Amino acid sequence: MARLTKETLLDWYRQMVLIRQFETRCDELYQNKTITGVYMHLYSGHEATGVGALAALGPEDHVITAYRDHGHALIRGVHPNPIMAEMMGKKTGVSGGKGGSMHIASRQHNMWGGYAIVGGHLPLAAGIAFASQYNDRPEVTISFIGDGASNNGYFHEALNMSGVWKLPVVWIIENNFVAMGTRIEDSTAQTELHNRAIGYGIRDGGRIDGQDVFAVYDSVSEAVKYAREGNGPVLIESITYRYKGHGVSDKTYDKRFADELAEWRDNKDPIELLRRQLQKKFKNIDPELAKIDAACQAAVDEATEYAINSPDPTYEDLISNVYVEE
Ligand SMILES: Cc1ncc(C[n+]2csc(CCOP(=O)(O)OP(=O)(O)O)c2C)c(N)n1
Repeated sequence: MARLTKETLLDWYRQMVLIRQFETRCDELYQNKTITGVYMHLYSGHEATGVGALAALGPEDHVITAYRDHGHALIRGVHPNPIMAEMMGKKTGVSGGKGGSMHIASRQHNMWGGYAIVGGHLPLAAGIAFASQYNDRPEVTISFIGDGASNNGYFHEALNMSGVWKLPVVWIIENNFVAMGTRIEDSTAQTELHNRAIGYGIRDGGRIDGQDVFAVYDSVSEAVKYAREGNGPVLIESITYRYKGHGVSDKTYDKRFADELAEWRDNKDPIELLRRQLQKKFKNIDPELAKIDAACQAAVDEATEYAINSPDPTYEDLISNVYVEE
């Protein structure tokens, strides 16, 4: 914390608050049917892992993730307006309204999505990292992975090849202990997921406190440096917790996990932890934090208006980029 400027610290706070407020609004919009569809997976609770990890990258680096993707896109600097428009399936959305919540991508930000098939993006991450290596570009790819996804065959294939080819990729497992409704101990014999690095001959970046943005930043920065210097991949396990059910259709999560949820919310909330650290470090920081909170709320209001007032895709839009004519 001592090495970081006040400006950086406040920007990390802003990013975390923006994600929380954006997703709280998405949840409301889903409940009143402004956002539709069967799926929407919120990132709330994980903010420090995303913000700390992506602060270790530059704009030339690459990010890929699964369907809990709105937070990563916001951190990468994708504007909230086209993200919200995508949530509502509008023409102005990042994917022209054809992807929805699980497909938030932006080529301009090297934010490669947003994938619905569990683990399916891991070979893509290896491919992106391979392209950087093959073209002699000093870029690093961060791939976020769910704990459940680490039991999928794609995980094995991608981590193995990344080890064989010493690809510049940092694999970050966001371990929130649950895959849909299945607890990790019911699906996984080796519950210390970072230990799997040994099996692939890659660097074990350890298990980190994913609620502490500084711990995440330090570990991921070290891993990014190692990968960028051509030493190969690193596997990190970040311990975190999701505040909502697997997706919006999981209505009983709050009740099933009530005690554990309360414990994390009350004692380990990543935004509260950062707020307290900022209050300790800087005198009278509260008005500045309140200003940031209000600015994030205004950005979310603007994104909501923008998306609601955006047109739906036309029929021509919907059938474009589906088939390529020779
Ligand atoms: C190949 C495949 N199998 C099953 C599913 C259904 N499914 C969606 S999410 C999920 C659980 C994934 O959990 P985890 O990787 O821990 O990620 P989290 O949701 O906790 O972020 C499952 C089984 C799917 N989308 N793709």
